[in-house]
This record gives sequence, C-alpha cells and structure tokens, in this order.
Amino acid sequence: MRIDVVTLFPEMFAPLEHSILGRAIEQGRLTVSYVNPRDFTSDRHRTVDDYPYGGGPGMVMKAEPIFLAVESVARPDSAVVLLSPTGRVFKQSIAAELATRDHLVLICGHYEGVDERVREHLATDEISIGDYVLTGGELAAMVVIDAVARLLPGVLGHAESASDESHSHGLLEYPQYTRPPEFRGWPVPERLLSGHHAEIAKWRRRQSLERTAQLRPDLMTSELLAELADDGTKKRGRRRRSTAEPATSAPAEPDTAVLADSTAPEGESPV
Ligand code: 4FV
Repeated sequence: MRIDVVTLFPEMFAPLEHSILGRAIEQGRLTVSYVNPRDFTSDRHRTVDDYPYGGGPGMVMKAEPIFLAVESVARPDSAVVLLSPTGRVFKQSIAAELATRDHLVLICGHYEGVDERVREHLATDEISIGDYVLTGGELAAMVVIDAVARLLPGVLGHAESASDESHSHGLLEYPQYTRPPEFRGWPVPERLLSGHHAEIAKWRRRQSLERTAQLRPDLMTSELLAELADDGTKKRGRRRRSTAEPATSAPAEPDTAVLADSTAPEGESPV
C-alpha cells in the first residue's frame, strides 16, 4: 500500500518511523510519503491560507495548493480522504475497508479548516477520528495510518495478531494476563491456567460479551444479547432464571435486564 499525506507539517509524522510501523515501512510493506501544499503555491509568500469569506475567526486553507498537491500524486483508483470533524467517524470496519485499497491520499487540514470546495470536488471520502476538534488533521491521519497499516499482510508479526482483538468481532477484547500467575495477591483466573483451550475460548468469549455489555452496550446486537443471555446453563436444563418464563416460549429476547444487572438492586449476580 502507498499512502501520500498532504500536510503543511510533514515533520509531525516522525512517530511513524518507529516500532511496528517503522519496521513495516523499512520492509516496504507500506510506503508513506508527504506532499506539502506550500510547494504548490506561486506567490512569493507561498500563501496556503487566507481569511474566511463572510468574516469570522482564524484562517482557512486555500483550495488551489491542496488541489495541486493531491493531483500531483493521485491516481484514478486513489482514495482521497479528507480528515475532518464532519467526516464519518472512524472505526475498525473502516480501517479494514481502507486496508483493501492500493493508494490512500490523506488530506490534513489546519487552522479553521479547508476551503469547502476541497470536500465538494476533490475528496472521495471524509473521516473523523472523533467528536472533538484538533489543531490539525495530522494526528487524525496518523491514527488512520496506524489502524490501517497493522491490518496489512505481514505488518503484524505472528506474535501480534489482529485476529481476535477488540472491535474485530464487534466485541471488546477479553482480559489479558501474563506471568506471574499471582501478582500482589491478585491471581490469574484459574480457567486460563487450565490449558484447556476449549474452556479458555469459552471463558474469553463470555468475558468479551460481559465486558461489552457492561462498558459498551451500544455495541451489543440482538444476537450478542441473546448469546449473553444464554449462559449455556439452558442446555444442561439447570435453570438459572426464575421459572416464571414459560418453558415453551421461543428463546426470549435477551433479557437486557441481565445487562443492567450490574445495577440491579436485588443483587442477583449478572450472568
Ligand atoms: C479532526 C477530527 C479535526 C478541524 C479544524 C483540524 C481539525 C482543523 N480531523 N477528525 N476530529 N480536525 O478535529 O479528523 O483544521
């Protein structure tokens, strides 16, 4: 994959030269290069910004230097992504989508933003890394580059897998532990020390479900809620829940109350 970053501050991207990304770039699994709109100005002051029409605070980045900078690297199949608070909010599925592209051009705004004609007539996509305002799009571009690059083949060594991590299955990741088996009196869950992989996988799945339900109920689909509600005791016929629920009823909509159990007064332990 090739990524061209359109930015007035290429020096801000030094962090990409380190660790996993640095290695990926060294190994040529990813090429990152920088195009500075200032190099596409024709006035002696090399002007890249100007006062906003209609007045108001701050400066706006001029359209032309950005258009010329992008056009100097873009190809017909390039994804030209404007980083801005009005973009679609970045998440793992978007990272996976961008990781399938051969060429990304990331436009980093600065000051109050970029001339609207960049969004309307140049960008093919617009991404926000979150509902807050940055001083520039550079940090947002680095977040996107990091999240996309680690999904590229060979970037993550076998030790670092992108397979079952938070958000890769729409769930938060299960708790991770490593040696020692007990630290300051805090033990590692027995299940993890059992070496019983099927049991460990079950425990991890349940942990992910419970954690997501607790911390990110917005991520819980009805399927995940059903899976969470079915703590597997049903099959063994041992009923956990009160017997009120008619046996024959179709698997009840997951009892979201379960999820709220963490707050349930009567102290019934959550699943
Ligand atoms: C931003 C975000 C962001 C807006 C004005 C740069 C700033 C300044 N970009 N996700 N949130 N951009 O705040 O991507 O030009």
